[in-house]
Order: sequence, then structure tokens, then C-alpha cells
Amino acid sequence: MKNSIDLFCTVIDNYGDAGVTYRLAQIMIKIGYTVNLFIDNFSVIKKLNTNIKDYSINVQGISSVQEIKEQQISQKLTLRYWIPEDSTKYNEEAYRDFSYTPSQIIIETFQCKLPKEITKTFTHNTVWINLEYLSAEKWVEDCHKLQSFQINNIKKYFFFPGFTAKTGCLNYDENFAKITKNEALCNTINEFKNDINISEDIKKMFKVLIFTYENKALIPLLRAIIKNRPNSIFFLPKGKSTQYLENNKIFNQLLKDHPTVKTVKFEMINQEKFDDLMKAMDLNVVRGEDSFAQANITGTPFLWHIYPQDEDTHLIKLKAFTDIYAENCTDELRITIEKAFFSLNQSDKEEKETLSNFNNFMIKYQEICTLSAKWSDHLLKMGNLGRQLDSFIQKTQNILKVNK
Ligand code: TRH
Repeated sequence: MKNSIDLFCTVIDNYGDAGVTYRLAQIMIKIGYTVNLFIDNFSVIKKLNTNIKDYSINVQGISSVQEIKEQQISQKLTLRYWIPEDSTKYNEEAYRDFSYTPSQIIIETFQCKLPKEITKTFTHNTVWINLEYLSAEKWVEDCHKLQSFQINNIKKYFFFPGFTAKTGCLNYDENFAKITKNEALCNTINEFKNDINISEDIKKMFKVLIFTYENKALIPLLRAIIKNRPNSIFFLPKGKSTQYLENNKIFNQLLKDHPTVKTVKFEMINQEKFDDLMKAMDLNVVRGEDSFAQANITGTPFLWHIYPQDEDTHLIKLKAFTDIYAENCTDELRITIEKAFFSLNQSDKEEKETLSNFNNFMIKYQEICTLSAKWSDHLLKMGNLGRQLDSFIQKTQNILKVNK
């Protein structure tokens, strides 16, 4: 019987913080752990699993974290509310009647700030891990599993997801990797059966998910896709990219000019159904961290709208990824891929060049299918983040036992 894990998540914005931790919690449970997921925003995580109750309506007026009821989501997953130390809602009053017995394993995500009311309960027996953001940058390998001494000399370990065996690898569910594209497509047809554009016919259509931030480059991208695949069907989840397209006259004219092109607009669906949708697609145009990680595992082509950062530091992360993803390609294919990824992330560039870059990507679609399938196989061979964490936790616990 494995131990329990206290997994801490702060929702910064969007859905990825909750998406990554909620997925990881389920994976660690499948490996044998019990997980207490501490999260400070129930309305976001409820989007990923509609069975979760949203107590956030009370949160504004609460004076103690204890007032928000914990939720037993499954036999081994409990959801608890918490307030990070750097939150405007944090004060010592909020933790006045906080009852907390720490698990031996603590995983804080993305350096969320654990308040002293929590850290003071840790001992030299605590396995304290900080899970970092996903990056393909080389320095990640050198920092992976580094330790730093915290208050009262307790060690904290830095754990980096990544794309090589010298990192913590990718956060994906092993079952997700096993489900076939056809099974995922059947599940998707069932999920969207009430939509007029959904029938068995979509099996012959070119299926595209568009899930990005607001992005001017989406118009030239859609032009290139439709030009090369006139029988396209676009899956458009409610949110930033769909809102941008709906308000865009050119997009609406494109649909009028190409009656064979279909769209399926939808409210957010549970994370596991969204995984099926991604697996069923012929092209995933995704964003952030969690949907991007899943797109890498699907084995089909994808494009990534990276979370924008100041001073364009996100473009350094983007280049690090396209370098590793296309490193075994011909120069011509590598340049085609890199230009398409950068065109999606530099929407201020001249539209003619952007359109040409996406058109070249679509012309080389079959070659990119071969690359994506090989890339996914390569990643799957390394195992997922959950397995890497499990092996690290076991080793660290054994060392603690010996040092006792
Ligand atoms: O929502 P995001 O933009 O989240 C981002 C990133 O996590 C980024 O790293 C972080 O810094 C920023 O938030 C604050 O994109 P991401 O990471 O793909 O997360 C989206 C989650 O939402 C993912 O788990 C998939 C899930 N999802 C569903 O479950 N159902 C849906 O219908 C849709 C559209 C998404």
C-alpha cells in the first residue's frame, strides 16, 4: 500500500494549473497512492469534472479555509480548499482552525506558496517536491531533481517534466496512450451526437481542434487548412479562440464560401472526454501546457500556441521544443515545422508569409504524420511523469529509512 500525497495547486489563470494537477492526481491514484488535492479555485476544476461541487460562491466571504467543505471525489481522491501565502485572501485568521495532518509526500506545483501553517508540520521525514512547468529547454535536465534546503533544514526537490529521459517526462495517462484513434472517434461521435454536423461521415472528414488564446494567425491557418482539406470539420470549444473567430468577419465569410467545411462549437467538456476528442483529431491546434502535452502523445500532427510571456521568453521555449521535436527531420521539413509553429506565435508578422508557412505545413502533412507517430512512440518509451515521480518517491523514502 503506497502512502498518501498532498498535492497543492494555485489557479493562476485559464485551466492548465488545475488541468495538470487534476490529471496528475488521477495518475498517482492509478499507481496506488491516495491523493489530497488542495486547490484554491473550485469553479475552474469543476470545468474539468462536472461532478465537483463549486463552493467558490462562499469563498469571497469566508474567514477560514476550514469553512469550505472537503470533497471526496473518489475513494482515493479528496479535494480540499486552501489559500496560498501570496494570495490577497491569505492571513493568519484564515488558518485559525485549520486541521491538517500532512502526508509524508508533499507535491507543490509551479512554486505555489505554501503558508507556514502548512510547512511548520513538515519533518525531516517529509518528501517535499516542487513540480515545475513543462519546458524543452536544455537547462531543465541539469536542474531536474536538484534539492534546496528550506526552513528548519528540510530538503525540497525540484522536479521538471520534459521530453527526455533526463527529465520527469510528460504528464499523460497510460490509458490515454493505449486508446486507439478509432475508439476515441467513436466516443467523440457519441459525445457530440446531438450536433447537426456530427455523424459517421466525420470519419472521412479532416478533423481539427482549435483551442488557443486569441490569435490573429488563426485566419491564415484556417485558410491554409481549408485550401488543402476542403472537407474539414473544426471543433471549437467555448473560450478565447472561438470567441475571436466568431467575431471575425473573414472567418464567417470563409465558412460561407466553403459549404463543405463544418464547425462544432461546444461548452467545455470533462477532461477525459476532451482527451478522447484530441485523440480523434487529425490536427490539434492547442495551447498552454496540459493540452500541449496530450497533443504530443496523440501521435498525430499538432501546432502549439504557447502561453505568452514578457520579453518574448516564451519564444525561447518554443524554439527549444521545435528543435527537439524536429531534430531528426530533413532540413526542409524541420524549417517547415519551425516556421508554422512560429507563425502561430508571432501573429503580428505579414499575413502573406504566415499563410505560406501554414500552407507548406499542410502540404507536408503526411510527412508530419510520420514524424508525430515516431515522436509519440519515443515519448511513450520513456514512461510518464507519474511513473518518474513514483520511482523518485520510493528511492527518497528508502534513503530516509536508512538515514533514520
Ligand atoms: O488553459 P490553458 O491555457 O492553461 C494555461 C497553461 O497551463 C499554462 O502553463 C499556465 O501558465 C496558464 O494556464 C496559467 O491551457 P492548458 O494547459 O492546455 O489547460 C487546459 C486544460 O483544460 C487542459 O487540462 C484541458 C482542459 N479542457 C477540458 O478539460 N475540457 C475542454 O473542453 C477544454 C477546452 C479544455
